Amino acid sequence: MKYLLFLGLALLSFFSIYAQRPNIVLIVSDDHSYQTIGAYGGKFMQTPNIDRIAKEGIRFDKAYVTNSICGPSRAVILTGKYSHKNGFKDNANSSFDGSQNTFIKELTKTGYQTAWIGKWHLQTNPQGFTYWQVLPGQGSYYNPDFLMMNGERKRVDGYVSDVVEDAAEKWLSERDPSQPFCLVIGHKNTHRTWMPDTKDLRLFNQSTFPLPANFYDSYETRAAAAVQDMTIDKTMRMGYDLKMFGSKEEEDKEFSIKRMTPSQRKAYMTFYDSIHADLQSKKLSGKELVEWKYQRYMQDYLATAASLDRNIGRTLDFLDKHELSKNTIVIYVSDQGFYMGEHGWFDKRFMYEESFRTPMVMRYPGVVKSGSVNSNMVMNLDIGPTLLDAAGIKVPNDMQGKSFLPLIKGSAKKGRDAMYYHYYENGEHSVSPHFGISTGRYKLIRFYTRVSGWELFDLEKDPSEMRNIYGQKGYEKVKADLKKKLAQLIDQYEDEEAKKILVIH
Ligand code: SGN
Ligand code: CA
Repeated sequence: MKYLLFLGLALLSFFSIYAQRPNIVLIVSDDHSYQTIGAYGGKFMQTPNIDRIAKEGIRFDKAYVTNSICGPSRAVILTGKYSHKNGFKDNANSSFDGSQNTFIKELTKTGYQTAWIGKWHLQTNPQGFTYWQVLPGQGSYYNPDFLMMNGERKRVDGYVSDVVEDAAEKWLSERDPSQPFCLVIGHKNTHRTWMPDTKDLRLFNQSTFPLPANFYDSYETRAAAAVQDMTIDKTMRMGYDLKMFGSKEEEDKEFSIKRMTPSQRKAYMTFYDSIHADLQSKKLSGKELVEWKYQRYMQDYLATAASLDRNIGRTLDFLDKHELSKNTIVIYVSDQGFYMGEHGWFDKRFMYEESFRTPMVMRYPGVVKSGSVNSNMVMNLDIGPTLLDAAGIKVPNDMQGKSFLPLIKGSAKKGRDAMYYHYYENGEHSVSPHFGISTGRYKLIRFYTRVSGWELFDLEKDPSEMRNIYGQKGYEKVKADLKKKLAQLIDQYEDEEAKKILVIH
């Protein structure tokens, strides 16, 4: 009898823990910069919904990525492993091995209903989810196609962030409410070519934005920065990126425009044609033209961010309306940061702050105090382990990330003292592959292909990373300590390729 009572109590507590398992909504955007988010002090625009997550939860001020580019970042989030371990090193030559373990598979195994809806960009079809519906490749801003679980390719009319959110809400409505869920919403916004929703075209049309102080960077002391191909001046295209088409034929060649409905295209091109006419009358050149391009870039980028933020608001409202907010963790994170004209750039890839760092906010009622700010060094590598930790599931030993819940709860005082980074792609935008380490105070980078050499930055004295002080007098000890720590991390994470390069130099 006693024994039965004990068993009954054990089962009861087992089920009550299970019943309390939190739901998870992980929202992953594309190329969204912390500089343009209100919660991060951005003055360019308002982002009330992302700010709401921060206000009701926590803002991470030192959230970073291990490899600043789309596919690799998502693979790192899924696996909790660096690119050299999960195999998806770059967008150009990798395809995700879906048979490997992911935090999603661990959740699915224990009864979570799991879904990925929206941008995915991992070449192979998702595995281990109870549902998925993803954009093929980069996806389209207008009337996007979706790859469906049954092998179908389905076009859905509308603007991409709206239709991704619609699909996410549909899945939430139709799920089995007796089981916890983990939903990943993958947004395409704010990716190149920054095509706003027709209703957002004029949001920032009249705004003028200040140029970043280092917009006219001459890249002295930084060889890799000097040979990149990602400037607003030279790389950003008038037609393709800024919608200033030379002719109807040129406009017709744009696949993204061709797929619009006649009414979408009319509203869209009426707007850009009038800007084009104005531009032609101005006959700009040199700095005036570059600065004009910067303004148009900002205006379009921010307009795509407005739709992103609005749809994040829809997710939060949905959770409220269905009384799910209290028991649902919401994380908003970008796949990496982005240059808003700093160093004269758009795009990402470099280990410099604007692309290395990413916005990340999280709401976790009952665990995270409203309005918290965290300044531990956390990485996208840690998201999977954190979510498993929250769900009460043991983090598999081979996941390299660490749960940041103890840091938030205050049960662990000390996080990492340095972060390891490794970028591989050697193609579009001509960014030299590199790896490196940041301690928050100092950053040491090793470029090893295309350009070879070391860079060292004192982030306190030079937060914009304009002066490479590698080899300078007075920094001998800093350099030696950083190299030692770098070698340790390369060892710890078992990055054999970097290890070889380190030995040679
Ligand atoms: C595309 C873009 C690049 C961008 C990469 C990676 N060119 O190739 O500008 O750096 O994606 O972006 S485009 O002409 O296709 O717009 S990522 O977000 O997928 O990593
Ligand atoms: Ca991206």
